[in-house]
Amino acid sequence: MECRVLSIQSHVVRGYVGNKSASFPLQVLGFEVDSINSVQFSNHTGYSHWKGQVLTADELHVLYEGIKLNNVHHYDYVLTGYTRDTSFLEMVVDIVQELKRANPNLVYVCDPVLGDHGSMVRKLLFYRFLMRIFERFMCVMDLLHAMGPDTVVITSSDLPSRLGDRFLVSLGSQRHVRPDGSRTTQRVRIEVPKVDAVFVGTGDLFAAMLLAWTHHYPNDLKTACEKTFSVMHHVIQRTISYAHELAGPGRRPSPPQLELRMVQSKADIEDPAIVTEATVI
Ligand code: PLP
Ligand code: PXL
Repeated sequence: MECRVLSIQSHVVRGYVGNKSASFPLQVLGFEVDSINSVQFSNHTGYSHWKGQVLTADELHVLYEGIKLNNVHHYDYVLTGYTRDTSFLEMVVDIVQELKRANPNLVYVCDPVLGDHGSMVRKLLFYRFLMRIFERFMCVMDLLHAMGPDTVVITSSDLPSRLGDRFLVSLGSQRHVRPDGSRTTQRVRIEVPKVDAVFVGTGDLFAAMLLAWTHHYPNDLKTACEKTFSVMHHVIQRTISYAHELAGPGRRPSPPQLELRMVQSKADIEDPAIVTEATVI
């Protein structure tokens, strides 16, 4: 059955962040992707220069109205990423709510972009604060479930890895309702090798892959996480090898040299060899 995603994210002319990072891998995996470009920039903001245009909340509304007038506003997923502007985000909320009324099974995949240094800093401090109080990520995931989402993934925690300090620990939690109405929660833990470089667009790719693999394995967060993290591993390894090749020995690759090797990773996206096993906890 056809599965349609509305992806509201950045577009960049050069490189892979936002919709450029999410669309191709989702399409390769068979999803129909309708994209609204929340900005159109020359390149991501980690370069020395960037230029471009920003979509306003009103302009977002106009695009959505067009879709609605044609009665094609039927989506299985909405995916959003980095958003600078509160009024834009409020419009996204209105649209998600309306789409959810049209399809009660719609899933909203939200990347909260906690890595941002600007507008999201308060949110980051909020989560750090919570983690200090509860001292256990399980409680934080329960708290996030209580706010609404059935699936929560913390892509990088500061928990010590059993495999040593070259690994970081990621955690996932998924709530299910049993046929008798009672609830159960599956939790997984996954150890991810650290890579010494700053990638951009990896969070966007991660959210897209989590959408895809939780769609294919709706009751199996372990497999969905293994596939997602394995795609990330292959794309990142291909990217870092190529970046070092371009930069030359002993030199740190630049932002353009570190653009994700997305097209080259097509086969790994379609059928990732599992490189990291998740543990059910
Ligand atoms: N900082 C800025 C300015 C961003 O635009 C983003 C985008 O998501 C991030 C940090 C976080 O990046 P990521 O989600 O790839 O870790
Ligand atoms: O998610 C990364 C991202 C998205 N959109 C724009 C960005 C970045 C990261 O720098 O610059 C415009």
